[in-house]
Amino acid sequence: AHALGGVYSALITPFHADGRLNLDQLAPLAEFELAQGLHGFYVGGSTGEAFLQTADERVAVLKAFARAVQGRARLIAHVGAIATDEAIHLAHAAADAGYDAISAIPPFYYDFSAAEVLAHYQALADATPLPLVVYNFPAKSARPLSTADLLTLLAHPKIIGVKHTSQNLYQLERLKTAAPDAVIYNGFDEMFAGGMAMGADGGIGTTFNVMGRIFVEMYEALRRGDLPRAQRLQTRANAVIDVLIDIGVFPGTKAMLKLLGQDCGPCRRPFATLSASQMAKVEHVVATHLR
Ligand code: NAY
Repeated sequence: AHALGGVYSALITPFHADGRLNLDQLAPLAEFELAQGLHGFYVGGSTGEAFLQTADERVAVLKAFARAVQGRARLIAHVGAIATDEAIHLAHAAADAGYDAISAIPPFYYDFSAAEVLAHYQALADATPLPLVVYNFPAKSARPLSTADLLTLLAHPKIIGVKHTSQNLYQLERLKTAAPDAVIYNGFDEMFAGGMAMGADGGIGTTFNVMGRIFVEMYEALRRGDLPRAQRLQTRANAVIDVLIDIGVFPGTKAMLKLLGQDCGPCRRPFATLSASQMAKVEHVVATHLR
């Protein structure tokens, strides 16, 4: 197994009810998630509502969370931004805060050329001593990275892996086979067992904030070759994920955390707060599947 493999929670960011960062909630949240046996955390990603925060806020979250974890799990900082210089600024902060690696979405919104996207990653990889995990998320990228682009990036000595948030597990297998030393993370929790079967070294997921134990068990079952057990655990997890996808994965995950004793506030606007009927669905699935 790859040294950076395993099950990583894509950490949510706690806010106060009025939308201010709630840095004090990061320490209890770290304890709650570490107790589930997670191997690491992916801090400040999509799930962390990075694109709804200022750069200063993102740095504050990276620092406070590393302080709370104190070396007890591996830490990947998501530093992605459209502007290369902003991503580099965040990468320096991650290195100073003691992170094990950085990761970044491809620059989005504008139609950057493939050469521009590759140059962005190369500049980021060269900027700090930390290794870089490319965030492959074709559904949200102006220009999806091809398998050839990803392999070009993986040839850079500091670019060590890919977070594969794609249902294309054929591409996942091709990447792992062509770059066996790379660390490949499955990115869609609802198909974690499938991604692992096609060669992933682990996964990074939103729903691991509330289902860390289930996914760590699934990971261990797959490592021992116990596919029937992994399938049962995936089916159990997917009953919860169905509800999250229906009501909104991030607001739904925060609502579940609150019911599990971790009040991390709402998502930032324009995410909406849950309606009474959505809350009832959350309460039901938490009571039947997560307690
Ligand atoms: C991130 O940066 O936080 C992630 O991408 C984590 C992976 C999640 N993908 C997205 C797009 O948020 O966990 C998944 C996803 O929420 C889950 O599979 C439900 O679809």
